Amino acid sequence: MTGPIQVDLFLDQARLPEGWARNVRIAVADGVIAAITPDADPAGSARSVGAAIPAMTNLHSHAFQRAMAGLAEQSRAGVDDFWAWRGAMYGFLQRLTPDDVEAIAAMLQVELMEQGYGGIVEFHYLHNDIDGRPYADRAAMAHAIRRAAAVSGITLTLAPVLYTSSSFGGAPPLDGQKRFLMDPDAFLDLLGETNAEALAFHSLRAVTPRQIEYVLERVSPDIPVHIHVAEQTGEVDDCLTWSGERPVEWLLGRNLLTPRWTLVHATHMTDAEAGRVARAGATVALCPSTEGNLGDGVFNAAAFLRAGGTFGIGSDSHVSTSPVEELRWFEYGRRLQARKRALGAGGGEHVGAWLWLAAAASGARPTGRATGVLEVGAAADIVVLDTDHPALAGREDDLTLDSFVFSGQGCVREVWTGGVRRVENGRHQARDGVAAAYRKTIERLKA
Ligand code: NGQ
Ligand code: ZN
Repeated sequence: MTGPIQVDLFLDQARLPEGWARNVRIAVADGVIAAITPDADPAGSARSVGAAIPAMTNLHSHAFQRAMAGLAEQSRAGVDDFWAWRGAMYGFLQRLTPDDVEAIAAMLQVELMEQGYGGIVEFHYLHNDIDGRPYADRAAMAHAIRRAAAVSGITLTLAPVLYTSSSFGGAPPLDGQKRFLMDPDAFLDLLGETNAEALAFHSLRAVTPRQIEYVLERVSPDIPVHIHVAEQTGEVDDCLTWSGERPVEWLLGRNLLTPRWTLVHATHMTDAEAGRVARAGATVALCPSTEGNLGDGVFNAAAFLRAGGTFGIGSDSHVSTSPVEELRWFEYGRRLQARKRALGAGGGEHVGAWLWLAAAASGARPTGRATGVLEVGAAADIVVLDTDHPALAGREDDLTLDSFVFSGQGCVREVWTGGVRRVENGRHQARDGVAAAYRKTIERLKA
């Protein structure tokens, strides 16, 4: 049963699952699409001018890292790599308080929404106080993230992270990791206290097989599970040394991977691994701008897509806050490798439209919420593109999406989450207050 109609949207054009429709009336009740009527009458509705598409889910975020984007870009030829960046990131986070994290996360979410994201999975591992001890309220940092989402209106999937060790097989944690550590029982309590929509194991480096088993035996069998895996070749090598298997192979070998799992990055997969992950129904969270920034490698898309694999996109370290930038990097990485053009799914589809719609639909699945597609029963999380924008002028239907994805910038006019308009004329309604608080935090961190 849905409640009374909360709002009736009227859209000149909307991308429904079956294709584009005109003069579309969307009735929203309790934040959910209750009815969709093409060729309707606008009378009495909230009219949006432009082309409506499903909002994008940002499938992988460490919000605090937004405030260090750009601070680790001085060349140190031959010396700088992923692990050096990680050291800088550990240094940066040591001073952050829950108020800082709230301010940074709110600013990030506002920026993300202005570019077409409507939801976010926060892979949250910054649990402890500056000295490494738990906060009096163990969930203090998680609450800070939730407060930010209440301000921005982004749909938050909180995925608290279990983190106990520095490398495979339970190696003792490094000093720089002390703010992440929590034992499995405390972690299970945290999941309950924060009403977490998902959970995460940081990586096979950071938890033991026994801990994975222990946690999974004690949570609901439906809760989505996220894990970083096979992002760097160093991680693959260490896993081989530890277990004789590659990280994705190890997960597959324990029969862990099911549709509830999201593998973050999964950069270094053999063709066989990619095929098996696809067939297991796990989702891959690609974070192409971060993977490029950190020099991770290029995802094995050919084998994964050939086997029917599904992916979403995330902005991870937030060097980029734009969903189209993630989609472009993904497609262009493939083109550069293949020396071919317009790859997509290879079935004659419009590649920009395919990228957006596939990532929006599949990227929403690991949140456990119905969204990412404009259909009855899905959350009313909607982006309205500015069809007056020069990049979209004269474009129709899927060509609008192709032009947005490959050549648009600043094309997002409105963003609605749960049937509430949060972005209007390209600007988030909470931007001013959020930006002022963010600047204060940045100044304090610089001092
Ligand atoms: C993270 N980020 O947890 O923020 C990681 C770095 C690690 C990325 N992998 C730390 N992009 O993997 O140990
Ligand atoms: Zn990550």
